[in-house]
Amino acid sequence: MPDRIVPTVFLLAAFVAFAMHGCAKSRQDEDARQLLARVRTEFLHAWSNYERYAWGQDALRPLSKTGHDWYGQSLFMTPVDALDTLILMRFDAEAERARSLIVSDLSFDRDIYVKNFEITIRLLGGLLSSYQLTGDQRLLSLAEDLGNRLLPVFNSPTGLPYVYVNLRTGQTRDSVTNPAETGTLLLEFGTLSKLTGRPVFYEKAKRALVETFRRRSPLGLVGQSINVETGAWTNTDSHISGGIDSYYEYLWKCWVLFGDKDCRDMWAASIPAVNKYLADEIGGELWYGHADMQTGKRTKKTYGALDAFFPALLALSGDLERARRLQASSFKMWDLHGIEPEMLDCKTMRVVAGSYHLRPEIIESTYYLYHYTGDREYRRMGEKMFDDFVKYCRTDAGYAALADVISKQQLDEMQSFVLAETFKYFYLLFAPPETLKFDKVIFNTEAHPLSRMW
Ligand code: DMJ
Repeated sequence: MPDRIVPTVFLLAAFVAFAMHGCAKSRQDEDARQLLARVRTEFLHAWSNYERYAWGQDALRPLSKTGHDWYGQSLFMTPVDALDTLILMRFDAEAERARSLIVSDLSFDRDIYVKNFEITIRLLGGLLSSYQLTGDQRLLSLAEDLGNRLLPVFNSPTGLPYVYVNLRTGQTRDSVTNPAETGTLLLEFGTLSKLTGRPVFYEKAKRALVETFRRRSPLGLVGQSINVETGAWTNTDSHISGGIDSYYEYLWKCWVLFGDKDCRDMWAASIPAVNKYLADEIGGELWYGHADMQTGKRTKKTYGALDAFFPALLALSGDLERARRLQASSFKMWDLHGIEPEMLDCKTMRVVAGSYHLRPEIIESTYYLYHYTGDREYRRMGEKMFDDFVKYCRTDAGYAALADVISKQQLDEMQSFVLAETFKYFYLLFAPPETLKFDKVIFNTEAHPLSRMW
């Protein structure tokens, strides 16, 4: 080949490669746009049916097309939980209706015992993030009123919160709780302190987190249940599943949101034990199971829908290698029956608990991994999961949980977190990054984005 032609050929090849890359990229962008539009439409289907059949109640029952209240009277669980998703997806009229309902009719002056953990992550978290997105002071006033009414939960001899509190009288009940319930409060209570200038919320919730951590075993693990009056563990089963999961999540996230070095140090003292005693290598795959917190003896090799939040947390804390491996296992669990079960035996791959409650955790992790790696594989996973989710869970009046992922029999249940979390994470996975700047927020465990202002 003559000398002059060589650079021309290279230039041409480079141009073709560039153009092909450009085409592939714009095709991917187009795919993502279409998926984003589908997610938005399906979210609206779920929300509109809530409006139609359960407006003003805590949740929609999508098969019977009725409303349901957790405590016999409504605390607007679905509108408060869904409001920031409505805002992010730019459903302006729907968001306005939800916001007016909340600010005009929501009152916490109720003679009912409520579960502190659920009310904190769904209602307090929802009010705070929606306040930050809208600047509507009435949302912050509601959050502060709620925070005041929840404070008596911490009046135990240990500072660990009771499970229930009466919103009007401040009386508390139920002293056996778990690390998720004692340790998943500081993002919300701390944010409330920062926004109101009243440190009491931060101090009480932080003490509860520290008191949980202090009671870890010499191995560095925490257990499944603890008595808030004696501080003694009543069940020493250790895992990352429901009942413990978000305790670990908040250790790391409170460091990131508030720059609280104690939280960073508690995380640093905890995560090696989790990886040492709970991680399981099974046939070349990474899973997390159960062990006794005192002896480290392995007890069960089960992993489930709730555990699937862990890749997100690993990725957020910088451990991308474990995050990717565990996400691959979570997806294998999902793909086994085309929808993930609540609990799986990861050695035998047999379903141990077959229900599916429309949980968000696996989608949350897919979103985090896509954010950190840019690997399109995660969007493909998300697309497959979204297709399955629509195929098996859509009803003519919203989305229904499944009683069994093998038979796909539906349940009359659509929890508020479906709108707060599941749809939000699907949406963010396919949305352009500027929709919500990942590094400017920390999501509470109910997917409410809290601004990183401090
Ligand atoms: C949500 O309420 C929260 O994500 C909580 O941390 C765990 N359970 C549900 C969703 O599965």
